[in-house]
Amino acid sequence: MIKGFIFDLDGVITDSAEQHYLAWKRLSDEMGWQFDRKINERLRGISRMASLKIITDHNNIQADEDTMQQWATQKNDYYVAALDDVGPDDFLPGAKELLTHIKREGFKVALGSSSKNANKVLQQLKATHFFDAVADGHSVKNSKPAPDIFLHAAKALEVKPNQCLVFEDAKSGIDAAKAGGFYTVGIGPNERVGHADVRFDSMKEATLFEVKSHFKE
Ligand code: B16
Ligand code: MG
Repeated sequence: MIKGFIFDLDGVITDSAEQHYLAWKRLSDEMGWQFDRKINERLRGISRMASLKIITDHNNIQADEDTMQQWATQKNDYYVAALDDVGPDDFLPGAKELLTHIKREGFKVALGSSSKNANKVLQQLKATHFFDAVADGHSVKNSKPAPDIFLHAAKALEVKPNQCLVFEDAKSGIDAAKAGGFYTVGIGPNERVGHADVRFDSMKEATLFEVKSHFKE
């Protein structure tokens, strides 16, 4: 019986992937690194430091911990500044409707995001009231594909993983949810999230009616 819904943030509730991309691109351009949308696709759902490591490895760059930290902070400053332009109209189509319906039906709702800026994004969207619990990049040590973030969210909701649906747009996110024993809803193309229990092309198709038809209540 499904009692809880856990949502990834970037790529499910809102499309902050573009702001992440532009911030990494700006840092890369300043540093003279090669970075494009193809590499950016590999950063989906991946933590900030792990993302930076993918970019520096791609450019054959080795740096000490302090320098890596400095670059990550620089990228984050660009990203956070861009978040000021995010507002209540920036839900991905269908996301706000689904949140409204599940709240109305009494399901428990949590966020399960790798981002350390998740609360700021929720505030900008004016979406904090939808969530009974927020698990973000500050909540656990091991990020996706480790299941920790979703286990943390389920615990906060006081529901078992097999009573929860996890909505994710990233391969690493579906892997994480599966490793934790959750039911999974993939948002995006087959090659990315085809291994989820159920997949929708976008949040627009993921209505409560459709979702319910796939899982026993
Ligand atoms: P931050 P999600 C993830 O959010 C993004 O998809 C990923 O691109 C980003 O690197 C990560 O958050 C960390 O974000 O730098 O803000 O801590 O998809 O897990 O909601
Ligand atoms: Mg995501």
